[in-house]
Amino acid sequence: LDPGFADRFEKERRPPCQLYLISPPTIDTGFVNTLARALDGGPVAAFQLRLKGMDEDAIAALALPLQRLCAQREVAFIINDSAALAHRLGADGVHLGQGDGKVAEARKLLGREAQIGVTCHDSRHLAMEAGEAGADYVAFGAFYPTTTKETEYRPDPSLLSWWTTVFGLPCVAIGGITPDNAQPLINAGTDFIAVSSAVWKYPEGPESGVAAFSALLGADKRKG
Ligand code: TZP
Ligand code: MG
Repeated sequence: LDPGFADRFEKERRPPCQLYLISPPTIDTGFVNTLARALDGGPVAAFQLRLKGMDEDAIAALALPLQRLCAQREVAFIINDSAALAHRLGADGVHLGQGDGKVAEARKLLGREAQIGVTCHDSRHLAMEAGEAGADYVAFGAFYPTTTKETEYRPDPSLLSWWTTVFGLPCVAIGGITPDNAQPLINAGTDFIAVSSAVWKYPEGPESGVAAFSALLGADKRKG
């Protein structure tokens, strides 16, 4: 047996699951302080600005201080829905729903370094298609009931174990995730858990919310 094998195998294992924060559906200019508190709670890999039904100029105005904060804290700043807005802001990436345009178009606009994610609901087919098209991650959900988004899709956590066994492309689990119900998704091997309401509505505040998730993720020894 090649003596380097165990080492390489170790390196090829996926890193532990990380937290991907999603903004509340509506925010005001004071939200930058709330985000700062949340980021004080523990490591956050990415923050997605997801503001539905607002025009792009209004989103851009709210985005700038949040983007600056994310840059300071080394948190990837991702814009939801619009590759054009992500480009205009110089965001780190864009998250595309199935109706938000093609990955290839977003890639052309944003370049090689941009993080492009795609909503794939409960579908292996959509995820493989997104992977083929050059997405940087695929998102599955909603794993649990949520009031943040109207969705009829309810994948089983086994979708995450299948995906992570078969593909190296990172996956994100989303939908109604709380510190109390995240463990089966982490056990199934998800690379990220994406969370909105559980952090912003955490009774002791967003800092404690992020800390509660961090405690779970810190215990994730990942995949022997
Ligand atoms: N996509 C599927 S469920 C969902 C999105 C954007 C909402 C996630 O928010 P929450 O509050 O963590 O359920
Ligand atoms: Mg969308």
